[in-house]
Amino acid sequence: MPLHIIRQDITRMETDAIVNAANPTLLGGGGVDGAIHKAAGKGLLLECMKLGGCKIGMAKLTSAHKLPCRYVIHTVGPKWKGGTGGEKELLKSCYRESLKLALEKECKSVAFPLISSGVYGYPKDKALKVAIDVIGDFLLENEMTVYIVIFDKASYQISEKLFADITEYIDDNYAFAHVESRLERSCRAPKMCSESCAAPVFLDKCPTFSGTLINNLAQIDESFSQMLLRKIDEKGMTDAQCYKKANIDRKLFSKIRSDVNYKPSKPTVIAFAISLELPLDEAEDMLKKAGFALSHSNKFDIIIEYFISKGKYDIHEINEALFAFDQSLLGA
Ligand code: AR6
Repeated sequence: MPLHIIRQDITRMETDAIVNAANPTLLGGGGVDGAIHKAAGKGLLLECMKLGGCKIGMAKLTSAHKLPCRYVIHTVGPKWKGGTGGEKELLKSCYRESLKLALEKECKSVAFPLISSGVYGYPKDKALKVAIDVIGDFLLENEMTVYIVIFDKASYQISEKLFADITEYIDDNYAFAHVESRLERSCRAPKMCSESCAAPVFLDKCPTFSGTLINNLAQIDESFSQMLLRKIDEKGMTDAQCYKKANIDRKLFSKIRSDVNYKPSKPTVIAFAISLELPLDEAEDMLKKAGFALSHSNKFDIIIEYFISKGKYDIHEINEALFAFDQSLLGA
């Protein structure tokens, strides 16, 4: 999956590069900066001393010394001053400049801490949003695996309103006895043509219905892979637009495309349904194709249902929420 949010100590990341939330001297400090210098050893400080510092919003690169990655990208985040001092633009610039350096060094993977969200006081939910927005945009144009590394759960927050909304939705829906399925609903529906015919007619005499029936029968035999490719065409998307928006790796998409009987995981199917912005009933159809369903006895499913039913199709926002509720993330 191109963008991962994980809980980890960044000094243990074996990515091509890790990013350090440094200060303008680049000579070490507390927080993640202190941890990186400690794990990298004296050699890092000696190399940093030759860099001549770094401006806020900019980034510089060193080797990794004793760290398990290849490079350390040092960036200097803004101090939070209430949001009126251009902090957001500067923080965005930290991510952009760091990613630019990673590209120049042909890094395939990079790990970021939540820059500015510690000693520099940037509110964590806002800092996370900036990180996800900039990295998400970058990944639409570039192939790279990017990790946002959250050190401890306490330092991870989504907006209070979203958290409260989802909690309420879970409370309202969680494992409530019997949820009527679409199949049950449709069984009770009057047996009339549901297409454009205005008046009730015998279904077998209705030309619109017959056409629909032939289409429907053709789709019964359709595999998940075929259904996905058809939906991409129907939405007028390119393959790349679809898999990138789904936070799905290009290689995995190629596998699905070339194997008509590919069996995807449930999060992968949901990621595509989100990318295609399918309404709930169509998302359920796509899941069914792959042998899955959304259930109300499962928090993950209810959170997915919450976002789809509200028409919110930003995969990264959904992943933020899933992470906050300790659920596995979407994409592959
Ligand atoms: N791995 C991943 N994340 C970490 C780690 C770790 N080992 N340690 C802390 N964090 P901060 P800033 C998280 O304060 O706000 C330094 O003194 C932490 O929970 O390290 O940009 C510099 O020299 C927080 O969410 O960086 C500067 O003077 C995030 O990393 C100043 O702090 C960033 O917190 C920079 O402040």
